[in-house]
Amino acid sequence: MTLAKTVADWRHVFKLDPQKQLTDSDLERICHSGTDALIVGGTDGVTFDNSVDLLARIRRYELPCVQEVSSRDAVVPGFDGYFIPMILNTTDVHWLVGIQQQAVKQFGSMIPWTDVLAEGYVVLNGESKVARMTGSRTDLRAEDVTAYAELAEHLLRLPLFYLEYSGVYGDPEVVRAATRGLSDTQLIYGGGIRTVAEAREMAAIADTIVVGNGLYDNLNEALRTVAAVKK
Ligand code: 1GP
Repeated sequence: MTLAKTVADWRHVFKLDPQKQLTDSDLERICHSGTDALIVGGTDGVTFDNSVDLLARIRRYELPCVQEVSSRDAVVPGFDGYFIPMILNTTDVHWLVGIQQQAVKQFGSMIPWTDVLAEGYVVLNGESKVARMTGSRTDLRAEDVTAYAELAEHLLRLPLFYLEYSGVYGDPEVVRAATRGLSDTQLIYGGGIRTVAEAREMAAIADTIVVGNGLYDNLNEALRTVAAVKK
């Protein structure tokens, strides 16, 4: 099965930040939670060492695990796949195709392209690290988001469209606006999901929801979000 087909079935994903601490028993609970997969990645402080350490610990479990690459120095062989963010609403081309071009130049023929999927990112929380770092224009209206989604699917033909509210719970109307631009491209929503009700609300709109920070702030509540999207 191709990576895209595997990912298409994911409804709920936890995103683990290699820079943050999790005990073995926390990790065990996360991996046995019933979530569909893990994404390993973060905005800053992600290194080869902390990523390889986390991957080794995750590999005790059977859960699929992809690396979301934010720094070419931190790419670790051995993940089930690699997600490559392309920030669509950045004001700096570096974050759209610049760092990616540098990575291709560095790794060239070693890149297992069949294990790589591009994510068209639209960053919407202007206060987030990712928005500041990438100079993203976050003052978008719903119709702007629809247009980015259409562009991702039809012009760039990206397999994944990621609405990133990182750190805050987003506006369901904006997430709905993204769905209006998409038919085949998979819509991933991430940002501020902490409760079952929030997970349920966003999962009713997006194809896939991602829970990140909540794991580190209130693990029990975060684990319950899995049940919100599973029958
Ligand atoms: C971050 O979209 C993910 O990249 C999840 O966001 O950390 O706010 O859950 P939170």
